[in-house]
Amino acid sequence: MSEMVPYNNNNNNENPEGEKGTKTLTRPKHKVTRPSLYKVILLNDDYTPMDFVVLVLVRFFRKTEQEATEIMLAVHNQGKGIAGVFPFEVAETKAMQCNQFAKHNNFPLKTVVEKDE
Ligand code: TYC
Repeated sequence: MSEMVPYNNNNNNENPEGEKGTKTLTRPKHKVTRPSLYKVILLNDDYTPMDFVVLVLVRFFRKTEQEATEIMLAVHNQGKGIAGVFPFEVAETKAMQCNQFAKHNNFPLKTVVEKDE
């Protein structure tokens, strides 16, 4: 919300003549908040080729080959890892695109979306 209200207490026309030399400043009535963020989590499995996981990270998460390789290896060794952090709809879209792309190529690679606390 960005309805503007006066900074001072002089908003009720107490002085319709107007006090010369005074100004009514305004500020937003509500705190401006940022959208919550969501992690796209990449899950390990035993069958998806490492190269394919790297390709997914480069294609859908705009990682460099080197970043993608590091993330892929971390997921391979630790079971899961963060592919990226986004507003809800972007996270959902990217997760869906990855899962569809993997399915289309007959690999069990899966991503899930989790709220970033
Ligand atoms: N564990 C897979 C392998 O050994 C590689 C892999 C890494 C798969 C990360 C999924 O999210 C993943 N081929």
